[in-house]
Amino acid sequence: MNQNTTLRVCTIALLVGVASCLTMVTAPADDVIYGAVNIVAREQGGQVIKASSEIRESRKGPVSAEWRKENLIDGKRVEGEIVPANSYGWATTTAPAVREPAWVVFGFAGNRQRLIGAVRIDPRTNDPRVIGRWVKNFTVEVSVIGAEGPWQRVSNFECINVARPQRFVLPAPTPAKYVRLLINSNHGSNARVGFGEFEVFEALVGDDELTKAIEGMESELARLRRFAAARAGAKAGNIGPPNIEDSLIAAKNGGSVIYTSSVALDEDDKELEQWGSQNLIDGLIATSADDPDHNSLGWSSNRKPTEDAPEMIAFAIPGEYGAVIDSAIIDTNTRDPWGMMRGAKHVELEVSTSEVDGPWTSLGVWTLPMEPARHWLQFAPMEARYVRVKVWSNFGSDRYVEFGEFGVFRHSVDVSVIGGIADSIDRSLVELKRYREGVLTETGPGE
Ligand SMILES: [Ca+2]
Ligand SMILES: [Ca+2]
Repeated sequence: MNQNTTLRVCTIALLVGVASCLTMVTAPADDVIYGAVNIVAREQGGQVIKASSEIRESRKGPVSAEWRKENLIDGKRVEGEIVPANSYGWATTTAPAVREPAWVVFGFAGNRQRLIGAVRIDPRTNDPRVIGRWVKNFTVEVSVIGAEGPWQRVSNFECINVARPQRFVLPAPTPAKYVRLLINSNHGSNARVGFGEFEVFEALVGDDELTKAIEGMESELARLRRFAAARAGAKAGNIGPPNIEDSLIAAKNGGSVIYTSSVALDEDDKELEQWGSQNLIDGLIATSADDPDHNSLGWSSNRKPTEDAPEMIAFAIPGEYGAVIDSAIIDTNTRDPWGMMRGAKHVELEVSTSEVDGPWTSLGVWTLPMEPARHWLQFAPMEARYVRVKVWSNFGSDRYVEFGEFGVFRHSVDVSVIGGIADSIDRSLVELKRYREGVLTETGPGE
């Protein structure tokens, strides 16, 4: 395979993965909750768009009000002796046959698309049950295009000849703008077919399903990003480390420190401000103590980090949804005259996409050399709102751990087609999360 073919095959494989996650939104019926509201009801804005036939007052006369198709969604029912005036149900002029089924087309308020999960038929009309005119076998079809179709068959059902509403669950939540019922048979009459009321209920896929779908998409997206990054890296050759001024959490870029486990204390047990963690994002690199122009000192803990109690500093990336990051810089230069025993040795980076206090996802653990230097840490692109540095150990001091500057970056720009696709999936993911959090609602502006 040449490189292009390889790329195409990989792209298809990855997109199939993403697509399979997207279809997870269509959950198995067990995980679906059905809406309580009949969304095709006239009082909900539902419509009966057309029907194969309706009984007329005379052969060429007007449609009989008692049997018009609109009666199917008027909420009126024949119940025993109670027969609503002018609303007996809907009935056709001939008996249905498989080759020539009777049919009715329904639409929702504003001709909007809905995700439907179940329908209910009340067979009762002013015709008595025993004469066999009530609906028996029928097919549910949907169209997401128009009231003329094209129609997609959903399932066949059978309505039994008893005087009560009967519910039919669709095999899977189904998007529909229009619903067509094809009625293939009644219970024996050769005169007509009819029924009293038709209802449609939304499929409300549980939040858990949405969360599962989002998580699935996130892991597929991470795969896609790694692939894109590898490609971009191969293309650009060895690209150098980012500039500390471009750090997304630099104070001058809107970043901030939100948590620090400890700061070195003076004799009066007061925190030494000059060793505070804000020094980690001030853009200044510490120089040695005897440098007359020395500036920012760096951060120093007040404890030796241990495996049971690592030292930690957490940072916030500006913006409501954070950013995608793929590398970090940790500069271990500080202005500590006591030397390198206090330097950070094992550091772990973590990100949180949701809250200030996690949950945290680890990006990896790095072992830094003793000699103070700038270190470029690279990892697979990750979405992050908060970044946490955990320092697990130093080089021997039993009092402090220190480093001087920290930054995170989106460094490898995805110029490839695949990178662009990943970005658009990323945007969709953000929309999905906003939907889950209730920021996006079903009704758009102006409706
Ligand atoms: Ca009715
Ligand atoms: Ca600094």
